[in-house]
Amino acid sequence: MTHELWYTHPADTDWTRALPLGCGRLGAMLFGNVAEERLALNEDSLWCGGPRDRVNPDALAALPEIRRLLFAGRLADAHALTVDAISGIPDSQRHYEPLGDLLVTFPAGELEEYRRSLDLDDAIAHIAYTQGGVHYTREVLASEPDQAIAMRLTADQAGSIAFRVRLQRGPLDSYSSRYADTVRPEDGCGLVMTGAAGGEHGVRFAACLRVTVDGGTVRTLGDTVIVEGADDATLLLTAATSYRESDPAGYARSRAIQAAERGWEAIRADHLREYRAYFDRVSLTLGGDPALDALPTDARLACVQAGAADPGLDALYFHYGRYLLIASSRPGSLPANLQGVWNDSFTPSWGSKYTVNINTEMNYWPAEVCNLPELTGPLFALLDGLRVTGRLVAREMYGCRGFVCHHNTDIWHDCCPTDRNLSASFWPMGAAWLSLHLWEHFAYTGDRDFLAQAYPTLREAALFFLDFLTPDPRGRLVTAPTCSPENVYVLPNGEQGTLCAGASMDNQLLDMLFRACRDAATVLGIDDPDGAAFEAARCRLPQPGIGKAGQLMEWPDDFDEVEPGHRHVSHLFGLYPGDLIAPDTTPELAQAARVTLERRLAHGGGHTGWSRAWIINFWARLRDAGQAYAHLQALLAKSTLPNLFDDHPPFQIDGNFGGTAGIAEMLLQSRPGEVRLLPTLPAAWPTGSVRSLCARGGFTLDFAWANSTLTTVTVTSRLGTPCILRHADREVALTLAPGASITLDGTLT
Ligand code: FUC
Repeated sequence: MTHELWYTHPADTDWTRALPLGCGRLGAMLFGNVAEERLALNEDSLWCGGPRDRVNPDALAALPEIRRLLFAGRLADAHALTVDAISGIPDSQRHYEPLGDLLVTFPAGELEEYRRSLDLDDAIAHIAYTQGGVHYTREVLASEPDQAIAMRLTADQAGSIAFRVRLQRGPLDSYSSRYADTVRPEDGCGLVMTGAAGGEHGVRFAACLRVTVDGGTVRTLGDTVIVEGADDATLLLTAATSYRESDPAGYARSRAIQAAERGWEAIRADHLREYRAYFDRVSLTLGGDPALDALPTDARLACVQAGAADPGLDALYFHYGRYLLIASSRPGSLPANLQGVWNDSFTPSWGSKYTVNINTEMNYWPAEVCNLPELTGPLFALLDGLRVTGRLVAREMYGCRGFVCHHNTDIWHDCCPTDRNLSASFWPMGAAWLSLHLWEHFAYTGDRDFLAQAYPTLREAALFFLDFLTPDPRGRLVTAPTCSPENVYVLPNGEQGTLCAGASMDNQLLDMLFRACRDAATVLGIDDPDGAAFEAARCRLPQPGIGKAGQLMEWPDDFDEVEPGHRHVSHLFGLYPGDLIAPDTTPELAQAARVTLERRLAHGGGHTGWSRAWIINFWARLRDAGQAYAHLQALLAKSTLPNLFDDHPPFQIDGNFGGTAGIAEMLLQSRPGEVRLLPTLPAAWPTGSVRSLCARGGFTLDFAWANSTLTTVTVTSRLGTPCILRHADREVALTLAPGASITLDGTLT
């Protein structure tokens, strides 16, 4: 079965209809326009401005006073002092920018038929149309092996290909080379565009285009490449910045020359081999309606918006999430940012940065379960960088050992508070949450060498809190100042607060982080000198509390929220992705989590794409299939753009990844020593099959179901660790040799 997004019309000027291609470092949005084709280009390290030291020198001295004010309930004073004394200087981080546009102009003419598609199995976009009796095709791909974006143009009649190409950078509706320093012709068949983004130590960049043809001619005229009378043509686009290369133009030029010498067929073949090695690992079918399967993607999305259930679209959305992760996060690239690697704005929302109070973490939720563990590499490289800069921030701003990162970072690993935003900026838990992904990676892969390398980061993230935690008036150890991202509470006297001491989410994160350190040290046989202190601190953390409405408390006291339907549901971290709350191990907390969700939703919660995606995962863990499916439907109906990108609004990629993880979580859940099949199977998916999803403990699972009942499962163990396999009310204890598999029927026998 092929997996594709397809359309009967070009995207025209609508970026939310264009189709994304990417190889981690390079990204492109293909519009598929017949006369004025546009490839909107990105390079992952083209950010505005260089590294900065934004440490606020007054933070350390102000910290005791901020804490005193918070514990005395003098919120306004604590807020005022924090904003001035703890904000980074200057107050914002660097942001991501587009590389530019490749604009290809074709002769105008009457169209007879048109089709545009993105084939997820091959990571190739196709445009096909007939004009003046000639059938034309365009194939476009982003090649990791060649580090190039390649477009192949063919026609069924010799000599029919003619076009003009330019490279531009800037808004297309005005004089648009203004953000490039130079655009120069090269060798009669290409262009080089260079420039710099953002001030004195800004990022220098270069994009290089080369055009090759069979038959016909190619020449440059000014900054335009002109092709006439060709049988076929190949456009190759390469790029680099000074973030990685001292000579970006030299690098881009040599990659383009190399790619041109190798030619389209070799580029395409190597691309398929490299890409399919990731994408082919997993398969999923969820049944479906052939009538819906036959519709163009935007039309079937419209059916879901009108209330239809479309299991085929659910499965496509899952595969698209895997595709997008492979396309935006490859070994050696930067991690997927708020827009993956696809941004068309010079002032993108939230800078298209790394927001680490939910968004960046959500981007990587599908990686392990979807059998793409290597794609976490860019995230872990980011963490390595945060460890270096975050150490300085920990020491100079808070007088603490270890490293700290607040709610946001950029490619320079900026760990200081950013944006002077009381409800978000002063949350010191970013490094803690990201570090837990190291432990998750080990939980899935059992890779001890990885854990040995990761352990120093894990413990250093925890070490910060040994020094930062402070006793509250009840003797508990709490984070302060902090917030519960990005919510606001009301005191009984009506005063509103954002900063607090010991937000529920922080306590849950720290409980997991200290346990991860303890368990990692045990696995590695390390007697950590701080191990006892980690455990002692963990025991003094506030425990989850249940409030007057039966909800899980978000703050240390049972405050009301200003916005009860707030998009963040941070205090359910322990339910998902954390492991503190589950219906079978902590039924009372699970019930409180349910009440929390119901309250949020009763007040309009889930209104952003990523919030809705998180809610799917919460319901999946609570094993409420009806709710999980209703919110998957809502994610598609209310927060998905015609190109199936997640809509915050605007486009933000986290919801795609959270939604993909949510679908996996409905089908398979695991914790060390336990794998649960079909825990949250919705009625809309009575029949289906899965190949090679992963579970904690080093298992891969192939399984199928019919009439909403498991029919067969094959468990493969990479590590030989024991596990209990559960389905419905049945369970079986398995101990397989490393590399061994067992196939069971639907009764687990
Ligand atoms: C957090 C969220 C916003 C948005 C931004 C990038 O601040 O609260 O909704 O996703 O990150």
